[in-house]
Amino acid sequence: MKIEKVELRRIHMDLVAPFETSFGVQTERDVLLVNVLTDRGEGWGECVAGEEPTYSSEYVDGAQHVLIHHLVPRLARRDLAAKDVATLLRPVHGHHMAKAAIEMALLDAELRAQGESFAQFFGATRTEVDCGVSVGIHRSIAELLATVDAYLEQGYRRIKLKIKPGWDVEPVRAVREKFGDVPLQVDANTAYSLSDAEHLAELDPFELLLIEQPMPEEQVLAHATLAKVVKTPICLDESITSAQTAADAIELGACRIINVKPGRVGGYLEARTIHDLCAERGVPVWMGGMLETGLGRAANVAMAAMPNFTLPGDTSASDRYYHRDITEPFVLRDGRLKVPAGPGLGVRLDREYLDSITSWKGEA
Ligand code: NPG
Repeated sequence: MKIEKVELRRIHMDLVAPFETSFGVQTERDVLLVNVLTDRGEGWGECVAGEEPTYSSEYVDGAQHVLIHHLVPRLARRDLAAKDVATLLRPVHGHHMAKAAIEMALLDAELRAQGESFAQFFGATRTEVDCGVSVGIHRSIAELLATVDAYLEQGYRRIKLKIKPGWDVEPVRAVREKFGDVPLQVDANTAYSLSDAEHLAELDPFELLLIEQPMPEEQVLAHATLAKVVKTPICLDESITSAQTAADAIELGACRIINVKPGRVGGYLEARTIHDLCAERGVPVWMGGMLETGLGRAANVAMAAMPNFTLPGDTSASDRYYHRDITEPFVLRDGRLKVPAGPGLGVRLDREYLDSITSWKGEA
């Protein structure tokens, strides 16, 4: 496959409701999309970098810059397959989200040309995936309970509460008291330190599925120490940046569960390797979310249908994020989303709508 042209595009999408995490409040998204034109047809990729480098060091302007100046030039005018992308881009350190976006676009082009879906390519074993929903930090417990109630009413199979110091045990207790034994987990996005171990252990009686990324990403060993104090399983997100870091974290006893985000680890192929190594070690994984549009969601849902994705993912329906998606919407039925079955991503882009929300377009 030869790349003939790479078009980048920035689109603006408002979130249906503000989303607050321990690192900030988000009300809209500025999404970078990658459209590759090859001699075998086109493909689309979505970059999950946010506007600010707060979740990780990556951010959307940086991703755009590195794609134009460092990544695409290393791929242009070569005969390549999607599986070659990571090797060709290895000389460029980091920038996983940008790398993942171009690899995703090439994988889409390749699979479309072969008439194969992402799900088939990944070896998916389900046609639908169980969905959870990530609930941001709220202004009051009463408002939080109303939000959780509405999501459970819609059928979500698992609730994830964002926590931070000052917003942890009480919201969890309130949700447990009101909604009984609903599958529940929490996500701290690195907001705690090892000195909070005893405090985090106060979450143990609530029988959570997991505590996600309590401490900063570099503190892998500290997570292993924390795991000796806290009984609730520790799950890592930000710390897991590659198959290597996943294998090491498991070996160290830093986590019993892993959140897979293809953008964070440099692409769907690396994410598949993480799935496989976790399966071999008896470590369950689940699909994370980065407020993706229908494009990224299509690929995430396909990957979440692999056998070791045994916990519900942050793969919520399109209407949890956006009033209108850029593809046909993903709709929740009985707490599940359907895995796209068509070639490549298997979703259709609404080009007219896409153009109407495009704020910038340029060639890489
Ligand atoms: O459903 O897509 C979703 C959001 C899930 O909570 C979610 N994502 O830390 O996992 C996270 C968090 C996040 C959102 C991180 C946006 C970075 C940006």
